[in-house]
Amino acid sequence: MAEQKVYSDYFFDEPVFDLHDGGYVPLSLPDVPEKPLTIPAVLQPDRVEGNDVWYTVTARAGETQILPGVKTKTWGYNADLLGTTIVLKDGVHYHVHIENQLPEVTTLHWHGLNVPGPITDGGPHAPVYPGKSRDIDFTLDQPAQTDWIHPHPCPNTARQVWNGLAAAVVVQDEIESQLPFPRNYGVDDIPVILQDRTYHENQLDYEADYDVDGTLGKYPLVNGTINGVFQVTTQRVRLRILNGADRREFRLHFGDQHQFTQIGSDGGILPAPVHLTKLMLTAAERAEVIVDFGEYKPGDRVQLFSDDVPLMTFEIGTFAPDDTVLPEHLVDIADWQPTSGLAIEKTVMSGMDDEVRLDGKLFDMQRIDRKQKLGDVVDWEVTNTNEMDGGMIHPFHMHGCHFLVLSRNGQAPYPNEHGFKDVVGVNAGETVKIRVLFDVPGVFMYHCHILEHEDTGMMAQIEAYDPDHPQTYHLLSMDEMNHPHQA
Ligand SMILES: [Cu+2]
Repeated sequence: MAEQKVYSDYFFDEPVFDLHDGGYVPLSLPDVPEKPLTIPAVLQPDRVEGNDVWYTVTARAGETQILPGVKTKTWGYNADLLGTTIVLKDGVHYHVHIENQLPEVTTLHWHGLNVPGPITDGGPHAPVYPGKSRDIDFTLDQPAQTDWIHPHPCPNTARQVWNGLAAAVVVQDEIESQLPFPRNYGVDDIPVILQDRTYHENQLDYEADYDVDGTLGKYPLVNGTINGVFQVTTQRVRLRILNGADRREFRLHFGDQHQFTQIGSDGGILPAPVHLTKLMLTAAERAEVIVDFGEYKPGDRVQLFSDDVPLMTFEIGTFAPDDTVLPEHLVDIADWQPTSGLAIEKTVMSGMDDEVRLDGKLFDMQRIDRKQKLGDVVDWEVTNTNEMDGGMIHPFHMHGCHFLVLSRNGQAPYPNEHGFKDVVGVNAGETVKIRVLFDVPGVFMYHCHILEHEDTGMMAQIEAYDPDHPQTYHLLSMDEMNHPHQA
């Protein structure tokens, strides 16, 4: 076998890393004892009938022992904090009953699922009022990947995520199931939800910590655990890493620079494994990695860091030797060719603080900013013009589709960007060219995934339409979304 190429940089432009922000809050570790890493339970269906599966997802308040002493008031999906992991299979018809037991309006957005918009997708047009519910259904038609659910009500997404609403979604399919990957959930296949929070006498206080350029927290959490320890009982462990932070970039590496292998990104499995010692994820990006702990001995401890702060510890146990070698080719990536005769779509993310804009505008829930025909393959140029104070990276996210990254300022995409994605971090002064296809209809958001930028209005809407089946959409105003007309 050829010598493996191992990448050992973060790819993104160092001068615009978040740690250069004026308002940067460095991570630090509180002086609290270690505890077992929380592994979210898997959501069990209410009912299964043939190819139909029914789930209930309840957004609710709870209490969580995060720090010693008083419990923290937190929000979660079917859980006190974060939520139960939802496992979905390609081709299955899902019926989801969404309940809102919170004291305010929320929505349930399926980040990464190609489901119709704007209602099923769960953006701001699909409010679930306090004490009320909403039923959606969809047939899943997409490859295996790690997605997530989070709220999306304008302009309160950032605060609701800060309070705890976020859960992993694992999509499975036939192709991925044939690959030699670990997939025993909770044992050798775990979600790693990365976030950061500050506590005030053990409580969250979003307003106190708010930063219009993205709220940062002092302490790192993995799956809602501070100082979490995961017991390694198999040689290879698959981490489904999600940057679930409002704004923070995570620059991941092991304390001893142990090598790991990225096998997936936002939109599914990569065409080929990518070997790394460092991995940076901007807000909402996902990476599936396999870590081979074969060179350690029982009792060894290896820590996952972001910059110079440990996030969690892997404690090595005893395990059977595993000599699995990953194939050099994992999956085929569709060779989309741009539909002829179509102009390049250009979109511009600009500004910082409350000056952030998308295409020079603030979000308007009742304005459709663009249209794209279902099945068309369209190239987009996504530009970040923000070079004020050195600038910042804006993670650009599109609902309702996945895209291929073609180039960055005319150069090749990063080595781990050769699969489908739904978020791409755009450096200051950079134009990222992406190739976009919608295959489900709807009105969908596209926006910066720094949640405070999204809430400020760095967001727009695209209608993916089928000319043979035109649809009209009732687009709520923000006022209507937030204040239901009483019957
Ligand atoms: Cu932004």
